Amino acid sequence: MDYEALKEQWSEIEERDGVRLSWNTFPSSRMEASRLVVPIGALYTPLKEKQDGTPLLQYEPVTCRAPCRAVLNPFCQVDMRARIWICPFCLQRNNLPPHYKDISETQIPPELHPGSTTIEYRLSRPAPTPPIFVFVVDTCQEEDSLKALKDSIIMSLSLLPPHALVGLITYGTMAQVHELGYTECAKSFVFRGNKDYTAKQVQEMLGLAMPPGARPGMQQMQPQPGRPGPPPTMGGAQARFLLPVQQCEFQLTNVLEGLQKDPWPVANDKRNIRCTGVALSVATGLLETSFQNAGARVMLFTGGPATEGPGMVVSPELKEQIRSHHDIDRDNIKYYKKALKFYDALAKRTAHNGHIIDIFAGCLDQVGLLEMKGLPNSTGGHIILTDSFTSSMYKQSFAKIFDTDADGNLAMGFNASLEVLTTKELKVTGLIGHAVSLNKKSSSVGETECGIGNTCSWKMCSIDPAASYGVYFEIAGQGGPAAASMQGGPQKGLIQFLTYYQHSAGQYHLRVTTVGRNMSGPSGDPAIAQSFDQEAAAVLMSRIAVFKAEVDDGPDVLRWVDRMLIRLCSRFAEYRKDDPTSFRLEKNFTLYPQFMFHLRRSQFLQVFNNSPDETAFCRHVLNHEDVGNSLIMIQPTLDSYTFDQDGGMPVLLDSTSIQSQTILLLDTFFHILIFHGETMAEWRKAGYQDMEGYENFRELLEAPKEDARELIQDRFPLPRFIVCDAGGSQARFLLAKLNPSTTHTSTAGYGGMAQTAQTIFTDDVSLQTFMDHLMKLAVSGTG
Ligand SMILES: *C1O[C@H](CO)[C@@H](O)[C@H](O)[C@H]1NC(C)=O
Ligand SMILES: *[C@@H]1O[C@H](CO)[C@@H](O)[C@H](O)[C@H]1NC(C)=O
Ligand SMILES: *[C@@H]1O[C@H](CO)[C@@H](O)[C@H](O)[C@H]1NC(C)=O
Ligand SMILES: *[C@@H]1O[C@H](CO)[C@@H](O)[C@H](O)[C@H]1NC(C)=O
Ligand SMILES: [Zn+2]
Repeated sequence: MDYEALKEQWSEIEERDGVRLSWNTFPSSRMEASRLVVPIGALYTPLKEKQDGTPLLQYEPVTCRAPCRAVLNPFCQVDMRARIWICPFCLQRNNLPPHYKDISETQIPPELHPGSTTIEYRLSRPAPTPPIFVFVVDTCQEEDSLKALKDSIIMSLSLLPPHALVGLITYGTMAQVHELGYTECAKSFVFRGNKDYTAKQVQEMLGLAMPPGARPGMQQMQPQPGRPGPPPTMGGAQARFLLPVQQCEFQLTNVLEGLQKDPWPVANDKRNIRCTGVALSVATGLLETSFQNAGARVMLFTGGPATEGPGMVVSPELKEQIRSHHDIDRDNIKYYKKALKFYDALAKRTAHNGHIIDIFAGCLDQVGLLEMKGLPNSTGGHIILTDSFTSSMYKQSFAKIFDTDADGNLAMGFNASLEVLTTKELKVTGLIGHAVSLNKKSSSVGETECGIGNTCSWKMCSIDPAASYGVYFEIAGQGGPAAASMQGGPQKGLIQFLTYYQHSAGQYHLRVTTVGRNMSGPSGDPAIAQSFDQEAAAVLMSRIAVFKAEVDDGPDVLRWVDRMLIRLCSRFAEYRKDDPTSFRLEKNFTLYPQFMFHLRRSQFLQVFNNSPDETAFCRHVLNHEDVGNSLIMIQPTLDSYTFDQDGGMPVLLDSTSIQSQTILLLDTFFHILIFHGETMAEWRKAGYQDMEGYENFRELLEAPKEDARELIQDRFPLPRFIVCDAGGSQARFLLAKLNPSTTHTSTAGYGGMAQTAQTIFTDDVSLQTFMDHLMKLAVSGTG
């Protein structure tokens, strides 16, 4: 099969199973696997929405005996007559359950159908509570921003299912929990902004401490003198602070509308006193006792950095600036480590409780996302980073969170877990994505670790149809020929992904994806190289690089990227030793070096042109997206529009693509930019588009705008939209992404460098220079 046909096949598999693999034939020995350089990995989107829908079965799955628990799937061998199935993962024989008695060659249950490599079960287990939404609102904001924010929250109430529970915490100098169940007048509990409250203190202050022997969620409320107790069927937090939206919408809307800017005076040389840390720890405490592992989202809306109490990231003195990447590099960071420790501990607690923390920032400056990023990272929360809550980018992105599926249910799942099973020749080494380890050991767990490892199971407090996870594998140490093949033909390596989650309609679901791929033949089997999916591989390697960048020095990560690329090329290119001119890559590898070239120049690894908050944001988004979206982030797309062609044409991401008589449309995922070449800009400024006889120019100006609208449609968060002209200051966003082929014509600067992977690429070389050097190193075998 040729490469184009293979790509087609992989894209069909992705559409059906939500899976892309770096290698689609698995090496059969550990040695062979290590020579592949790029690890065996899968980018998996468990809840991917399919055009024709995923079959939804209304019964419990048939599973293998404990501890295996694999789910019956099309790769199982079934003996129809004896009503027995053999589990391909552990090779145990299992009886089919009695209600499968009518099974025959012509009548098989849907989960055994060859096309059912992905299938979903609606389990009988109900969710313990409806979804919970706690809004945590920063009131230290300008009136217009606060107003826009309040409006967006009020709007969101109409998007929630009526039985969803909602609560409100506001903060500024102090944090307040609003007692929405108390309808006589607005009532709230106040927490000091400078105090580090323990979980127990929060619960005691809110009257939520559990008396001994009480069952979670059902504790008794002590009726206070002078006011009636809660309705008898509801306990504690639920009745007072978290109420069904249909019951408290009026009260909550009133409280929100009445919210004032934080009343404490702020001197000219000071920042607002803002206790974001206390507000978040109160939110965590509020949900902790009564709603362990119930689906709950804490939505933080912050208008600036925390300046007080635990989690403060900058002092209230304006003359002290918030930390930059350079400060971090020089270890000149006063509050950083303490704040990081505070938020990371809170993240761990929240993830353990099964709750989600989203962060929405509306601020021109940084808000401390760098310190707080562990919260959404560990809980699967969203991040939206905008200049102001008045921006349409915020409003539209926020509304998108409440998108619904075809049945009108919120397209979000809660308290999910992903378990990975493998046949014995494969082992799972880890996961990179928004999850935490469930520390589950099994025979599928590998010896090495890549990402969050040493487990076969991970927890995702939040999961949505776009959420994608990088899962990495190794070949088992004591390989040898695996168990005899079931259907004859080559041995298949199997992976089963089991995703349990609380569906927003109120029941648990289980999504099962079973992936089977040929194991390679004897050493040197060309089938492995042929099965290389360079796009999936680039994305899986990018996730590893970004994961490393969180702990290692920037230059070390770049060297790692270079070393891996050189080794891959040494292994798979055709060349005569020490003759760079003979270097040739097959079609299925040619794009990969370019992806790596753009990755090393990207904001993911070159952080100094961005703020630490922006870096945290971009990396967070990369860890959530599928192969297609991630590739746009790594290597943006560029289209050119001219008179002599109909619509946009893809052009090289190269400075030579800038022409005076063209319009360019750049998509970096985070930015969508329209750039008018010099002449185009002049004509537009002269107003030709409005003159008779120049309709073609008007259409040409419109075409990229229309395509941009299309791109923005399904994107989350919404990209920043920029329209600029040649020579304008905004054009820098375009120039930063282009291969500098016309600006760096000489190769001066590294001619005398030793040819080792450690020193190869200076920071901003052109793609040509990069490739020349790569070829030299690859053919000399110095990688
Ligand atoms: C992919 O690359 C490998 C190694 O260069 C080569 O053997 C194989 O034929 C290529 N396959 C396709 C489909 O291009
Ligand atoms: C939530 O997830 C945890 C861990 O995956 C699981 O043990 C628990 O049963 C789930 N909660 C509910 C209410 O099902
Ligand atoms: C996300 O969490 C994982 C596991 O706790 C951690 O290893 C990783 O560095 C975190 N990533 C970020 C960007 O904080
Ligand atoms: C797997 O092996 C079988 C039998 O040799 C072959 O027919 C099939 O094309 C292989 N599949 C892939 C994707 O290479
Ligand atoms: Zn089994």
